[in-house]
Amino acid sequence: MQTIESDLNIKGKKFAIILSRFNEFIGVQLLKGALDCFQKQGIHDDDITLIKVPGAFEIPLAAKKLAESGIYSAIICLGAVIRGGTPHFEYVAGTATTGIQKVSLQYGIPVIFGLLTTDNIEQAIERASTTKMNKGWDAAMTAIEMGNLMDKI
Ligand code: INI
Repeated sequence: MQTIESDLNIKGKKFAIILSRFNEFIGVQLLKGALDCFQKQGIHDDDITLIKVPGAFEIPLAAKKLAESGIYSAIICLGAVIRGGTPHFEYVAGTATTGIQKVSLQYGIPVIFGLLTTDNIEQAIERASTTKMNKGWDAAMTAIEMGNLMDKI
């Protein structure tokens, strides 16, 4: 049996981060987590491109353009979709999720789902902590691992 596993080698790798400005107070915390992870793993600032979009709905299109460029080993999508009193949440969260996955499969590169989809602000805050759980940090780690794994398979 042959087992293929990723390691955390980041040599020659470039990463893009797409950040939704909607619910920005959460988004910036996720971004902090992602950048903190990248820094700890030795990724240089010059190898990171940050793209800001108005909302989660716009993330897949930005991801598509970035994927087309062929520059990046992985693309990280960050933002927060928080449930309100209308069905709007389902459309934005559902469309963004499907779009992100589509880009990943279409271009064969990891497009990492670092989008919070929560019932309320409290749940979002809990998942974007700079001291405890931070889904931006998790997304950055997944980007490194998957970027690496794609070279090995
Ligand atoms: N965008 C988000 O990123 N999060 C949300 O919670 C959200 N809500 O709830 O409306 C949201 N809406 C904006 C949407 O992503 C688009 O930017 C907008 O519809 C313009 O296309």
